[in-house]
Amino acid sequence: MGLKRPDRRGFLKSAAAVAGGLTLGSVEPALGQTPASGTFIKGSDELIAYGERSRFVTSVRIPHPPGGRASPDGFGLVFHVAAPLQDSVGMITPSSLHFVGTTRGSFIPDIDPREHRLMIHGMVDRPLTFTLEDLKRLPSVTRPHFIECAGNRSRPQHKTVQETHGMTSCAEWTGVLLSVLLKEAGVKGGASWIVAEGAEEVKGASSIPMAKAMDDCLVCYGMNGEAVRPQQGFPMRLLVPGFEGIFNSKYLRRIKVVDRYYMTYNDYGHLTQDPKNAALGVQIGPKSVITFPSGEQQLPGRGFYEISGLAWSGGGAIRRVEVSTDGGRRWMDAEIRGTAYRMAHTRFSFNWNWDGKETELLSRCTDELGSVQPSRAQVAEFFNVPLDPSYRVPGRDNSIQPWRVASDGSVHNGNS
Ligand SMILES: Nc1nc2c(c(=O)[nH]1)N[C@H]1C(S)=C(S)[C@@H](COP(=O)(O)O)O[C@H]1N2
Ligand SMILES: [Mo]
Repeated sequence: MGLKRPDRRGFLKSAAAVAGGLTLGSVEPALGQTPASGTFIKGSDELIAYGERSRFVTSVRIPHPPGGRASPDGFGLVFHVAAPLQDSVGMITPSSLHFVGTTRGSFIPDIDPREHRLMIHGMVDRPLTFTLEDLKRLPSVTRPHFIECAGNRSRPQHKTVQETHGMTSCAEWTGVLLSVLLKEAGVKGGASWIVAEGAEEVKGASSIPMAKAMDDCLVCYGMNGEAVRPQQGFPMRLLVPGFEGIFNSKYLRRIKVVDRYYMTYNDYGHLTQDPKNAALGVQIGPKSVITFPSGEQQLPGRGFYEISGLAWSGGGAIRRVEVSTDGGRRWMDAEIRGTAYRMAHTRFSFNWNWDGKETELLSRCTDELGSVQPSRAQVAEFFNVPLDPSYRVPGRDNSIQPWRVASDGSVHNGNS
């Protein structure tokens, strides 16, 4: 077992951990770790130029929904791609494993950054166009932010956390505040919305309120220390922190400043006539999920486990995460690991000593506004719909995710 952190020792020596069957004696001594000759990875120009992970690490993304589905307008391509949250550590998703949300299948424009322009026009004093080089000359900011697709929902047929929650990821984004660009262009009085548009023919366009545009939106060219990847919107994308994923226009080429909400392709399937649903707005969360132990994982036996998970909210920073290890009867504070950034995934953990009996693990979070993540029963009550296993949460699904641990250590979706 790889239990290396010294702060564990106290806990592992405690009576509870020993009673659970795990003692320090079961941890292998650090001998024989120098590889014998012939077991080194062969160097190559490619490996020197751009690194690769170990061949023993096999975690990958999957088409979403499970089994794959073409985009709704029949373009015939994989609709969305889900991130393997079950293997995640920390709060950053590596760019190669970041989920991909597409409004028209996984159709990725191959854009030459030298040809690409971002235009800001409409109700402005000075219409402007920016090249990538222009953007990079302006003052930049770097911030961790999550993106979550509005379609990220836990269904009874979903088995793993990748299937129930894999349509969210968190990256460190670098770019220019949209407010800097809008001020440069000079927003005219009466302008109350912007329409942001991507470069594909589907246009990936969304109407965004001016207050949000002037607050914390970013035009990003950097992601996790390198250029934004093509699947994430190379050469530049909009980041609208905390709003539904669809607002984060990739391949950003045009921002029109306007005085009303413009209907766009993105409104298809997203606008709702349910007043309660509409009143919830476009802000994500608060939401959390335990990533270990989670669906289809296997606990080798009773004893000590660090329960680990992610929490996030469109309402700001995560203030509190609670965990229940007995199906929701008692709730205990989890530890927040590292810094809880605004509109970013936040890693939490909870030390658990499993007694080997069947149980259910749950997590719920509270954000800086004081909003608390609801249970499925509470969501059902709010929307006045019956709570049954096939129940599909209306609107976005930020309900508490139960993981059922069977006495043989197998873990299953508690919503099934
Ligand atoms: N230009 C463009 N922007 C887009 C989309 C798109 O298809 N085209 N998909 C949207 C959707 S539905 C989501 S959930 C997010 C996903 O961002 P990601 O693919 O970087 O995870 O991008 C949004 N921005
Ligand atoms: Mo999405």
